[in-house]
Amino acid sequence: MQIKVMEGILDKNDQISAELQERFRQSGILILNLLGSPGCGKTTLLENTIKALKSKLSMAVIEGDLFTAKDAERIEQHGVPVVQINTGGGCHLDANMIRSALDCLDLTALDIIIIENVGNLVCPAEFNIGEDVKVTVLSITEGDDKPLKYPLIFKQASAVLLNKVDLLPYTNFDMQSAVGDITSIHPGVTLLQVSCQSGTGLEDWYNWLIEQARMKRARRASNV
Ligand SMILES: Nc1nc2c(ncn2[C@@H]2O[C@H](COP(=O)(O)OP(=O)(O)OP(=O)(O)O)[C@@H](O)[C@H]2O)c(=O)[nH]1
Ligand SMILES: [Mg+2]
Repeated sequence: MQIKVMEGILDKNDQISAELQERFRQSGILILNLLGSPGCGKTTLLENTIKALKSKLSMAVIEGDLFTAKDAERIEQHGVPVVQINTGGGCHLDANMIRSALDCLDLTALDIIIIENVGNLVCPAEFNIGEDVKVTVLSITEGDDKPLKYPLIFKQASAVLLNKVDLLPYTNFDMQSAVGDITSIHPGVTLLQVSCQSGTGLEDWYNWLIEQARMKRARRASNV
């Protein structure tokens, strides 16, 4: 019985997600769902990305958090439009929340909307929110065993960022083992080793993002 209820919720969510995808297919705006544990560095990555790319791409951010507007306040300081969604304790965003948040954004002339999901390696992976791509951030301080323990979020990601590599000398994180596990879960995934503190690897991330936005615009132009 419980399983049926869960299936019903996911079906309804997928319907709204597909509706959003159709809307964004027509607009050519790239929608990115940013996932990862609390503290893995999602907002820090966003701050770096905005600073590096806001002169090249027109960006907006939707911030998902349980209660506060702390992340939205950080993003606001960088001068891009941001909408905060508070889930009131809920552990993930859903498509209906995104549909409501869109009413607060001017969608004309945007290239990318980045949605920072609630910090969690489990539930956000199960709820599509109209995105083109999911990107998963794993901080190396979380441990190299996490990909095999939480495989869905790595399987669904178009790109995985292994963040905080500046801390590698101070941890026992086995990079070779983590990379092997992620690529076994998701062969061919884009895998980047980055530090949002030192800037290592971020140029590759920016180039990947620019290319995703270009491909989305191209798909709209060719109407596929
Ligand atoms: N050393 C180091 N610290 C980092 C790096 N990236 C982020 N941090 C720090 O990690 C902490 C958490 O970063 P956030 O960006 O707030 O993490 P988050 O994933 O947005 O966290 P939630 O929104 O709570 O899920 C902050 O103190 C950052 O300064 C990094 O590459 N290296
Ligand atoms: Mg954050």
